[in-house]
Amino acid sequence: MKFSKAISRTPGTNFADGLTTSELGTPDYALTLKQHQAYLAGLKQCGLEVTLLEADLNHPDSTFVEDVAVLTPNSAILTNPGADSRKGEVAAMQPVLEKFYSKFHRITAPGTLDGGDICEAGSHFFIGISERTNEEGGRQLAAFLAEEGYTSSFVSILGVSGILHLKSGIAYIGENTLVLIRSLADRPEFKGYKIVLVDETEAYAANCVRINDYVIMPTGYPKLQAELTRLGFKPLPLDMSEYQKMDGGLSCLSLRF
Ligand code: CIR
Repeated sequence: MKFSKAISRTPGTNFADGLTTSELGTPDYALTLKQHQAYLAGLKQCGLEVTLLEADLNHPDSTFVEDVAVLTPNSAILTNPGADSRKGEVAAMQPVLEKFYSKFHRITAPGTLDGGDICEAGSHFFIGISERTNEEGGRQLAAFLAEEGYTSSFVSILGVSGILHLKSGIAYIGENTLVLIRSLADRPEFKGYKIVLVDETEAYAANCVRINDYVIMPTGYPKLQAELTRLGFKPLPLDMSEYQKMDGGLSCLSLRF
């Protein structure tokens, strides 16, 4: 939960050509950019030094940088994204990560894995098995994490409606606390954690991120914001409306390390 740096990528003018299942309409590019700038300001407020990458017009979803790597303090694990249109995003991220990491692992076919499916909870990682991350990809990641001294377990979200990735429905915010949507709340995997249950009307807000003293979360979810405050966390709301239209959450707009 202690981070000093982040990597983010400016959304391209063809952002609206990316993958989406949501029926919230087409994102407005000017507003998308404005929200991205506010997001970067939020990361800086949390104390992060941000490396901002140029838009990559070959990959309309490439602003969702979280999906192409899983980072631990000692190593960077490059993923093999589950969507064909996103596989090329990894090569563009590798040289950026080489400035910060010397040890690399790589998820390879037939394994697929999106960073959005990976939830770090202290020394344990939950690995979501989804339409994007398959068991082979999960097993490869689990082996790399074990080498780095971390435990991990699988959480299947196949058949859970309304979430693209595991982290669309769960966040670990420190203090042994998980933020969870209702449909994941009863899973035995999460026994032993303190649970902050997200109201069904606020499910999108489950994708929040603890960064140093703050929990960044999307704007417009007053119940979760009030509950986090009541529990002693410091929520920092950021407007994500245009990213939500492309199935994106706030965690996916950066890699933090
Ligand atoms: C996609 O479908 O891949 C993008 N439109 C959204 C990815 C969101 N990433 C994330 O939640 N980690």
